[in-house]
Amino acid sequence: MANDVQGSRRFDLAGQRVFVAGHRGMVGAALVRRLTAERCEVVAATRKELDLADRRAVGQWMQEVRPDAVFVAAAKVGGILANDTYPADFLLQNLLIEASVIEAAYHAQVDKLVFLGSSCIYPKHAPQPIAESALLTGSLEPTNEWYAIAKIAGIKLCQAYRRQHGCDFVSAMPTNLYGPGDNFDLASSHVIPALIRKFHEAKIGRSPEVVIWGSGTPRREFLHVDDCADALVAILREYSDDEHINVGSGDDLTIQDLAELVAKVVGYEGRIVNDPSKPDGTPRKLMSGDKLKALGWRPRITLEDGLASTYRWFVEKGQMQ
Ligand code: GFB
Repeated sequence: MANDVQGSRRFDLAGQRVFVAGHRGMVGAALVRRLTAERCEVVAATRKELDLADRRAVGQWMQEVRPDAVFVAAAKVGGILANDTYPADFLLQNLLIEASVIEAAYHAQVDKLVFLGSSCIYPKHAPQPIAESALLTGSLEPTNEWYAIAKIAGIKLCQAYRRQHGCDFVSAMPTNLYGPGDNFDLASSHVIPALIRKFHEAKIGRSPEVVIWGSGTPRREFLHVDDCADALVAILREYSDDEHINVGSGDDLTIQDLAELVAKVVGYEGRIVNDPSKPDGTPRKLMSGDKLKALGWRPRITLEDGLASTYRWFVEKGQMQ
């Protein structure tokens, strides 16, 4: 494969060996599901087989397996409280994982790598919708600056390998994701799985109220993880540029409106009460989807449909977590 990294180089997936780092996570699992529709071979390693934070082990594994393409979907992730409570873990684990995988991909001459970050890389008060060019133009949101700094370092590492070594390594920044395989633990989860669990348990226990964190006024953009995986495959194929690319749905809503929608989907009719002792985080983070749209990609799953299917998944499989 030619090594023309700038501009519109296409990566043909047919017959390629694709390594999904983090295949047991929500995004990695969605990528594996999505890639079954392609004529490619998917390779993965469990945590027991390979510690992705171990630079030497990852280097050795990559030399043996020799993938043609890599998705870096492995990360230590969590909701607002987990990020705020474990800053050292979020910074160090993410730095180690991304550095190990990206460096190993370079040494194993991987043709294409897609590194995944998050919309929290942008300044807390970035103009909305947030264009990719807003990166590093202002201060970060303090509850997740540790995770954000690690993800910004990953973007820079991909850019550095492009510049110094001509590698076709790109970065994709998904908005807040949800879907099957999410973490439903109330202390460490993101808002959607937390609300699904809270409203479901309140419905079953006939509780008169459900408490949601913060003021309810922050706005968030959500994307179903299957839409995200579809966009990431489009990016693997079509996108080859220094600058990272946003992956969002294009719509946002307040946490209060989200809570009312989840209550409706779950069938809970009690009161919703706010807990102002918990952090709100960034006031708004709606990303511009112009670059992704230019690739011809559009989301397919509406928030209400996505919440309904995720709730079904939770009732059938997720409650045991
Ligand atoms: O999803 P979430 O934890 O992450 O919270 P962030 C989003 C909003 O929902 C915040 C509110 O304003 C929360 O206060 N919220 C209301 C709740 N009730 C709850 C609840 O029961 N649980 C949770 N978790 N939130 C994360 C970052 O920020 O987003 C990460 O910390 C990452 O680094 C991720 O970028 C995508 O959107 O605030």
